[in-house]
Amino acid sequence: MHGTWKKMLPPRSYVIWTLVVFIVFLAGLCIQNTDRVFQAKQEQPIVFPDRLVEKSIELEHCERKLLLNTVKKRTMALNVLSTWLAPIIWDGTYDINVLNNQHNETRIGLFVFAVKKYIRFLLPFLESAERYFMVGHKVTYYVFTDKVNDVVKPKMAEGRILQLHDVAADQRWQDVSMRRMETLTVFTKERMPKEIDYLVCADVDMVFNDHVGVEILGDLVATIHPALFLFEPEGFTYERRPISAAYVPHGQGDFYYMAALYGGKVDEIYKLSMACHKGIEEDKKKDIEALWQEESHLNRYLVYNKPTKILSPEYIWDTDLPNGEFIKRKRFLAVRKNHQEVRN
Ligand code: 4GW
Ligand code: MN
Repeated sequence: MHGTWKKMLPPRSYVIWTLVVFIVFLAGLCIQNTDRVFQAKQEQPIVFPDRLVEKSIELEHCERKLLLNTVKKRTMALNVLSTWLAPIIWDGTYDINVLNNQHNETRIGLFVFAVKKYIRFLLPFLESAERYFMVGHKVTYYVFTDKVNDVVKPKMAEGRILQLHDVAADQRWQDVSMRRMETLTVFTKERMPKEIDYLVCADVDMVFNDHVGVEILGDLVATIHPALFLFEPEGFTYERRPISAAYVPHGQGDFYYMAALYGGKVDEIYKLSMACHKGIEEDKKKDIEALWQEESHLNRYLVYNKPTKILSPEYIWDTDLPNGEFIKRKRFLAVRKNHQEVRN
């Protein structure tokens, strides 16, 4: 019987060919199957409701990276993150729909002084705020003026409140400006904690010109000065006399911030205003005044208490400034004023 069964088998080449055909058939099945798997995956409705927003944010980050390589000056302020991981808010770096949902119930205060001749700036300020500032959110305006009865109220949307508060009219404009810190120490301690979650402090000689929304809210928020955003720290206009409480030594400080817009949680602004007010009082006792009054004290505070969020110069702009090509949206604009005319 030996060798007989071998004869009954098909020739070896035939076996090999059958195997090859079978393997090819299996492979084909597999490919078809994976195809089906992928198809099935694609058919699943993967919902990316804000796909476009995501993509445009991604693109914005890429463009910003490219831009950084082309600038010959200090680019720190053009980044979207500080060295201590505080976001720097530029157009296209946030999804406003997500943030608006997060801040559904948030109550926001806007603190502003309009004393003496600066009352003329109040109505345009408030009207533009109605148009662009925290639209759709709960807003309380805290207006401080020496002429409560002269205030013309703007037409206001639902959920928005105007509070008028009487404040002394200091003779020197420097004192008017600095009194804001003292007033903040009182209101952020007593009244505001019951009424609001975040406070935004602003100059009144400004108008909102584009969206300023909840993307600016954070524990402690400051705005990069639009005239100095490409400067080296040596060029920052900090108070450099060690005798002043606003003193910032050379080699320290990250950005020079402008006092025309800053904010934060109410308790953070309490701490900030206490420190600045104390510094102003200490200087007064020594018969000195910091170079840029409360702005100098604010800057000193922020060197040692880093802001948790930083606003790019989109959030304070002046049409006369150079380097405007970096500023896609001019959201909060300085009003051109005749300095002679508004002098008290
Ligand atoms: C010069 O004569 C003056 S008056 C400089 C400031 C003055 C002033 C300022 C005033 O008479 N009444 C007043 O309410 N303020 C408040 O301080 C107002 O909120 C103003 O926006 C803020 C800071 O003053 P400013 O806007 O004139 O400061 P800069 O020139 O830095 O924007
Ligand atoms: Mn101003």
